[in-house]
Amino acid sequence: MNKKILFSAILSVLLLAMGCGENPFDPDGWKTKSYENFTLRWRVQGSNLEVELQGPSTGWIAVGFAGSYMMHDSNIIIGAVSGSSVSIRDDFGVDSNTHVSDSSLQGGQQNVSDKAGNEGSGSTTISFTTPLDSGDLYDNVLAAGQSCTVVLMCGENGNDNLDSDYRTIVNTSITI
Ligand SMILES: [Ca+2]
Ligand SMILES: [Ca+2]
Repeated sequence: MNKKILFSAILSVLLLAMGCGENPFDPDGWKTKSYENFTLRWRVQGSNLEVELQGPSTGWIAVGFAGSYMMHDSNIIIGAVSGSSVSIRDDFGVDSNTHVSDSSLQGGQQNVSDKAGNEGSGSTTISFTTPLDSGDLYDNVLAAGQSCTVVLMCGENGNDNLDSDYRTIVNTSITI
């Protein structure tokens, strides 16, 4: 392979990666996906997944991993910030439009730690850590390098009720 072809090949890979909205070049292992005014960052640390989500609402925001359509069968982590108070809950998408706390499902439990968040003008950011394999039926098993669907959602501005209807819901995919 001559240098010109090699350069083209590298450039193509870079453009492909950028085109997907994922940035694979963070030295600390963070990956980023920006999609429809949401920005999702994640990295694998040992047996855990560290996540930071920014969404376009001062109400609740949520990310769900490895579901099928919309919320269905997705391991959803939902959070809201009000002043210094941050509430983040480990949920599951029981159908395409409905998510409930894992704690309300038989055998389900909360598997989110390192909860933090803040609210800016028109947006909310939450961060948390969750096991790649919690053993909970309502948290889908993930692995580094795995391609996985994500659902991104938010509620109306100012609505921090985690059980209220979404204003926006989008599906995309990432590589863990
Ligand atoms: Ca759980
Ligand atoms: Ca869950």
